[in-house]
Amino acid sequence: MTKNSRRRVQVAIIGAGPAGLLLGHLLRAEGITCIVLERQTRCRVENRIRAGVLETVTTDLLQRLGLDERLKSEGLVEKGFNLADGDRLIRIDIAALTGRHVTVYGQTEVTRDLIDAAPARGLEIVFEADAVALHDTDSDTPSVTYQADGIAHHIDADFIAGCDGFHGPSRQAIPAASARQFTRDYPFGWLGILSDVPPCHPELIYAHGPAGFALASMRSATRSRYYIQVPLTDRLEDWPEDRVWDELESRFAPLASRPVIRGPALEMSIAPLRSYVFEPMRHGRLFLAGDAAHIVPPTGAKGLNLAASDVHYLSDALIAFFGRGEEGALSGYADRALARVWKAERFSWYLTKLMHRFPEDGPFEHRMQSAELNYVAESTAMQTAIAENYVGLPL
Ligand code: RFL
Ligand code: PHB
Repeated sequence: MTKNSRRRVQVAIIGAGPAGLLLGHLLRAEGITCIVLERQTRCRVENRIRAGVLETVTTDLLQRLGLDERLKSEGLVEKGFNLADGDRLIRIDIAALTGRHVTVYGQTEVTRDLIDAAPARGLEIVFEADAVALHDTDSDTPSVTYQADGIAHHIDADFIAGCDGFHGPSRQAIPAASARQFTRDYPFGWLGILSDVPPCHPELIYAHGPAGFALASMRSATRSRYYIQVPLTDRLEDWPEDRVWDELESRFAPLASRPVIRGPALEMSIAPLRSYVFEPMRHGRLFLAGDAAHIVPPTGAKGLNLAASDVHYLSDALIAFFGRGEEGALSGYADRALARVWKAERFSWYLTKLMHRFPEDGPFEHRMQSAELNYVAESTAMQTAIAENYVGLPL
């Protein structure tokens, strides 16, 4: 490294996932200077297959930014979803029970829309930023250093937003002694497959059965996304595509309105399931948002939506600080965000417990799961509780 560069922004954002990109756009819309530093290439960020279900919290933010054109034309409005117990389908009519809906629109598309709009809105994103490091986060003069294009960069900032996911450097920059961590690792993972075949059902089906959990989801009328619960010891080599389709067919043929159509996998992956919360979500002038501060198992479709609600609170607080000199919102950020995070953690944990086969469970626990699913099937109160959590609790 021979060259150096030094500059100043109001907010240095680490990570160009949904949290960092949304935050960057919300701050730029108010004229706040910021920069987004991302370790990966643009291509990798845009093609990571992850979430698919957006709450109105998330779609409202995209609308507020005027970045919802494609979402409105391509997103699938889902007025209900299904829990299945063996061969029985229990429809949760979220529109009738809550007056709201969710939208199926892939995280890949959200990310692309936010990245595409960045140059015109003056949001600078540095991809392939190496060795990002945070400094003096508990002082009034925090900074971030990184390397890119053979240059050592130094960014002075008023605040740093750690939006760098579960494995990023931001949370690790906070001394363990000033934090509490809460973790639950589940003894299984989800094997996901994406394929250009029409979905087997117009609405999502979360299926519980003796062989474990499976989910029929989608990205569009012609693209399906399925998941199967697998032991943590399973590798992708254990699951040739035919085995995946055989399993999906046996699980969903009795439930779905159309046959499970097979097609080549565009992507297959195995993700472990985890619940995790890091408290507080602030250390001095460093604020954490999204997966950097918390993880939910994907069963409730909450991860990306929590990233969006964190960023809603954080952008509000930063805008109040820079616009009106208010400190109060910044000191309230962690508590506001965590209150919603813990409710989503509870729901994701609950739905995970209800719908999966846990290796340690015996006949009693299996009867408890059946009893609970019977109760859900028969009780509008239970369905309403599930629907209002699924559609997203108020901000
Ligand atoms: P991200 O998306 O992980 O982005 C973090 C970014 O930080 C970058 N980074 C660094 N940058 C610079 N320097 C470093 N040293 C860095 N280290 C990391 C990373 O490259 C990355 O670009 O976190 P963010 O923004 O908080 O967003 C969170 C969501 O991505 C995540 O919660 C969801 O994908 C979770 N999730 C779902 N959420 C939903 O709301 N609905 C769903 O339907 C849903 N389905 C899912 C999911 C996650 C899944 N997996 C793979 C875990 C389904 C699956 C299978
Ligand atoms: C997805 O389509 O990837 C998806 C949908 C619902 C979930 C998790 C993942 O709960």
